[in-house]
Amino acid sequence: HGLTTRLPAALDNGEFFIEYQPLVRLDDGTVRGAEALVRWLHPVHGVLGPDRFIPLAESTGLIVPLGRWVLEQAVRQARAWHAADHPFRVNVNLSPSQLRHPALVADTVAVLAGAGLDPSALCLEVTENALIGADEAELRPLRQLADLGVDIALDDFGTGYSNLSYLRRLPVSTLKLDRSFTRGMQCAPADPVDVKIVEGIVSLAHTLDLSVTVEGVETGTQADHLRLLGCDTAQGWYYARPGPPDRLHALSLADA
Ligand code: G
Ligand code: G
Ligand code: MN
Ligand code: NA
Repeated sequence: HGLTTRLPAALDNGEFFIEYQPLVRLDDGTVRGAEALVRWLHPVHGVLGPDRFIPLAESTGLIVPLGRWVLEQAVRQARAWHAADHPFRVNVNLSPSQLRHPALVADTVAVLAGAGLDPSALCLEVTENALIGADEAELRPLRQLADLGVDIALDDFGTGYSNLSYLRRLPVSTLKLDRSFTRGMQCAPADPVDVKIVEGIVSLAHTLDLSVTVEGVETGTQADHLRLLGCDTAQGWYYARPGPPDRLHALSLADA
């Protein structure tokens, strides 16, 4: 695969960049933070999304240095927001090999300390499927990060096969509800089965003291339904597409 062989050089050549997609509080519409989403500005193919190269980076091991680079950039960006009086939180995706890497905790702590960012301003997103079947030893690094104050979010929640009682054992503080549930909120009235499912998840999450973020919100109708169902935070094209980091300042001023 041509893309695979070029990946290591691309990291050295500075061909990756990050877009940020805002996360908005459903109760008052203010910006809570943003998810860092990596892109590759390929010299021939133009901008490539993560779906085109994250799986390759994962299978070749480049995901570890690439992921560390993303973390470093995102944490520095959060520090810059804070310095400009915007206390946004930044979300960074962790792939399965990063989760298993022995230096995850030390690297993350070093990156936070290097930027002078409080751990509570960082949220690490791990997919439900990456944690299914993980035993206590495999969860220890995440638990250590959670104990340091880093927020851990379960990404694409509802698409995996984890049983719900398993949630109690995970060091997570946020569920990121998969886009597929948001789709059922498009009509008025909303899809009654999806409403029941979201109600159930929100009630379970809040019982376990977890916050609920919904993904893929594209319309005001969806946002209204999800707010009434008690979801805490939303992300999606209705608020903003992924974009440059400075745009968050303007969005948050527009709220005020
Ligand atoms: O950017 P886009 O909206 O196309 O995101 C597609 C997928 O790529 C998402 O599921 C997201 O979790 C993943 N992704 C984006 N950036 C990163 C990253 O820095 N690391 C990892 N592991 N996955 C990412
Ligand atoms: O980590 P995750 O897989 O959730 O990454 C978010 C992905 O969802 C990215 O590919 C992003 O571009 C995409 N996305 C973000 N907001 C929306 C939206 O409102 N609608 C759709 N269809 N996709 C979205
Ligand atoms: Mn994510
Ligand atoms: Na996701």
